[in-house]
Amino acid sequence: MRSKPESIKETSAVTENVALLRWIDESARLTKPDSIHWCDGSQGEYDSFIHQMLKDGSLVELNQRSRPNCYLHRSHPNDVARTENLTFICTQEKETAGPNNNWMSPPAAKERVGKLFDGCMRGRRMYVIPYLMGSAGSPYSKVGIQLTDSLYVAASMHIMARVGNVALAHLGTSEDFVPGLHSVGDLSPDRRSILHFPEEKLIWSIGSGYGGNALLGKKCFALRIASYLAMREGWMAEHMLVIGLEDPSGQVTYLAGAFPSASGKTNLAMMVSGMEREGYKVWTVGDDIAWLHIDEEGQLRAINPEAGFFGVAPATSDATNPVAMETIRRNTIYTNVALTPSGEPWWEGIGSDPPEGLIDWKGRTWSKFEGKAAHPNSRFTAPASQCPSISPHREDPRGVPISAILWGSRRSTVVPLVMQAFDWQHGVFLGSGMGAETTAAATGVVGIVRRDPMAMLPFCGYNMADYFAHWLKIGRQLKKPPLIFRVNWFRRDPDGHFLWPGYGENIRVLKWILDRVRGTGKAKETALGYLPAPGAIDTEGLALVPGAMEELTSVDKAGWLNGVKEMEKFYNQFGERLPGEIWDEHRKLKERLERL
Ligand code: OXD
Ligand code: MN
Repeated sequence: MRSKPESIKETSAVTENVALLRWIDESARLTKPDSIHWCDGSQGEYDSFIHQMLKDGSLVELNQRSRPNCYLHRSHPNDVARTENLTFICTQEKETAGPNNNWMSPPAAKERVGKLFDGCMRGRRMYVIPYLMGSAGSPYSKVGIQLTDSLYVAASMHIMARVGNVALAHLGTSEDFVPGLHSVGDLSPDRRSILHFPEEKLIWSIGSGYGGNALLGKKCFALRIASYLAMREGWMAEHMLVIGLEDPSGQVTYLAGAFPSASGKTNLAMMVSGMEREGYKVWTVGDDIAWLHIDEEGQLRAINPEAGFFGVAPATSDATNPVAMETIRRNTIYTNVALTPSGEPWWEGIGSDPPEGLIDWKGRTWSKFEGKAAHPNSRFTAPASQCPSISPHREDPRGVPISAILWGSRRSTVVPLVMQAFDWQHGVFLGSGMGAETTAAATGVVGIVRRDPMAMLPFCGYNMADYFAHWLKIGRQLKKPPLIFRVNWFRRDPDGHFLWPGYGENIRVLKWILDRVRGTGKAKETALGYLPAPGAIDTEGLALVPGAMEELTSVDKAGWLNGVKEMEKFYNQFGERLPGEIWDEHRKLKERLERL
């Protein structure tokens, strides 16, 4: 066996994995930290990180009586969301990354960004974070190693992934890990880059401490790198929640749902069912990412690779998501929320008026003339284990069997409350053409409609034409493919009021989906797919405006024909590479609409 590299010898390295030690050595030589700390993932270590951050001012202690172990972090004001324009897929061929990604060649990227990493950790400590995505002992779990100079990132990784020896034990002497080098650099967007090298399973991120840019296990590994690996290896890495829907007989049916960032995945994943008394209950498996595999029987199964929730705070309240409110009552790091004089976190839509003396997310006394007190993309980071609705099967090594897949996004017009695809191919087409209104989770204009296929536009680590082909191929391998549905809780009337109450009442839509899975739900066949037959969704007790259900379950011919044009523009970017099946479905939809 070869010996450990020189610079690692003085650190308390806890592994003999030579490939890992070499890479850390190389990274340390490049970034030149003053010292190296190996994370063991223990509670004592987490507590010491918190203690250090309280001392250096990067955390503020919240009211420890009402919020034990809860802290507030205020980020640099220009580092508050994912920066898609600074995110790159670096593959040998530009075509492998596709028109859906920013691209740099690996040598050019390393040359350009290597200069930024050179010496960037001088005067700082490097934290080595071995982490496991997925539960210990699952054949689907994968190991990442993140190097970072940010304590906030190291502490957040403790919550979001399984950190320390559990990951090193899973890895053993294997070279099968995803290395991720991260530095906050000088936090300037001019020197910020989030680079992915899927062909060598490598991540480089510099210049941001923000979750999606800096907690490398999440978007960088579990979606961008993993989606590429999944395409090569025959599985799927998706931007999906996973829930178990329990019926009155106690049987649980699992659904996976892809919704763009900040479009209600956490609320749906933790939904307190409006039909709980009738025996319908939602169990949370995951709220953001699913890794899906085909088992020996040809059944699609999902694991949640994450260990925590990195949720959007604004609009989370006892009315919209009481389970999240309970989950974030302890052991939670809040980022960029406002602070009340009694040391409580506060945000717009929390369900109480802003108190006198509120401090805004930048740390200044807030006045109502100065805009929002909490940043619209302010977040909470909390362990999944303390979520009251957490599924007892969340850590099952084989994952849970998926019976239905949902596509959902914010669309104030055009898209019905729910519709079912005719079959897998049609469902893949509906996902591939999904339009979504943009949100504050990424920098840029909020509320414009863009194509966000399968909610993966910012996260697909390769050419989306190949990604659609991969989805089609997976369908052909499944014995009984999950049914696919498009849902939209966000339809509004011309005055801007929501037509559907949403939140816990979405259970009524999920119940129709469950009925369809079981072959009992009533539907009408339309140009778009199967829409609920009149009365098939129970609306008793809801204060809907007259005509709302008709509006929510009808086909907007002009709106969809416009959508068809938008899809065509989007698909054209992929040229010959776009699978013929997608064009076939596109043509068939257009013809069905024109016949109306
Ligand atoms: C997230 C996102 O943070 O999608 O989950 O941006
Ligand atoms: Mn997300």
